[in-house]
Amino acid sequence: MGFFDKIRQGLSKTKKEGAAGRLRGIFGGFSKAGEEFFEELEETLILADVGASVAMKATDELRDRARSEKLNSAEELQTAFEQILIEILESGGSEPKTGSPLVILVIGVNGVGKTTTIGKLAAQYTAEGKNVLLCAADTFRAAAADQLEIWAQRAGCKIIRQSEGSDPAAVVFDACAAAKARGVDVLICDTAGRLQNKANLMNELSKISRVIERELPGAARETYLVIDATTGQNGLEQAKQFDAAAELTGLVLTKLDGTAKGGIVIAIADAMNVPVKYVGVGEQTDDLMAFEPKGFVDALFE
Ligand SMILES: Nc1nc2c(ncn2[C@@H]2O[C@H](COP(=O)(O)OP(=O)(O)OP(=O)(O)O)[C@@H](O)[C@H]2O)c(=O)[nH]1
Ligand SMILES: [Mg+2]
Repeated sequence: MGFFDKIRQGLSKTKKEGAAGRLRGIFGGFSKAGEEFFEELEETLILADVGASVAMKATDELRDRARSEKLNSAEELQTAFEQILIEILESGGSEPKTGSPLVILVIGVNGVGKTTTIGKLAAQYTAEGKNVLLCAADTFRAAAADQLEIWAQRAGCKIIRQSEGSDPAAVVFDACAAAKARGVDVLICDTAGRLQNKANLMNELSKISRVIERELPGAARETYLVIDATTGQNGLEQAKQFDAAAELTGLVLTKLDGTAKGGIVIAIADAMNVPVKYVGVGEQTDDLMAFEPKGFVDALFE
């Protein structure tokens, strides 16, 4: 199955309700670039989880371009509109981090797919020939480290873990020491799921982040927030709170295979100024894809 086929499948799950179907419907049934058309477009974007403010911004932009560039046909308008969405998705930028090792801290609320994403990433990096180390800083349940260990075995990499209930920052400290000693290329830290409004748990993330900064000062740092694409607009609130606790450098949108909406990707990219790095499209090892704005927008319209 091709690159964005799985997303396309999800987005067009139900012909009438899916974001893709609705968008296609609007441009397909186009008669003229009047107020009715723009209103319908804005409404469709909101239903697709894009959020009211981005929906309005994107529609206003299309209205402006239609006027100034004299766009009249459905085709011209659709091309311009796709371009507008791509620009929003690219607004987070994506500069590659320099330094060594690469340290990826993975955070997010409960059950969004953090551990699974780490397993998939570990497999990708080991396949590239990188020396990967996983850190089980979710010490909340013993099963969490066991789950990560299974992914480590699958990927063929090592894992650092401690007993259940250990201080997560202490496990990260150990992992940083091991990374230094073993010349690791990529260290990926799993963390326990937490609600963004629990201050003590959010402080714990800040502490973990400081440990990495102190122990591996030359590292290329990435902090990925994992968001379940099926949660809709609450994802935006999560992004804001987690960013305050541990400066985000990237987003991973999981379960895009299970949503007929997917517009939350656009809402978060617009609001957060943080790039979407990966999308999860299933539970298997190879169900993680580097995010491509153009591919995503194509999937919305195809
Ligand atoms: N369909 C689908 N399922 C996914 C995806 N990513 C993760 N899952 C599933 O979501 C469930 C939770 O995944 P985990 O990786 O355990 O999530 P987590 O964020 O580590 O959970 P906690 O550690 O409990 O906070 C599992 O059943 C995964 O198989 C995805 O992209 N698509
Ligand atoms: Mg987990």
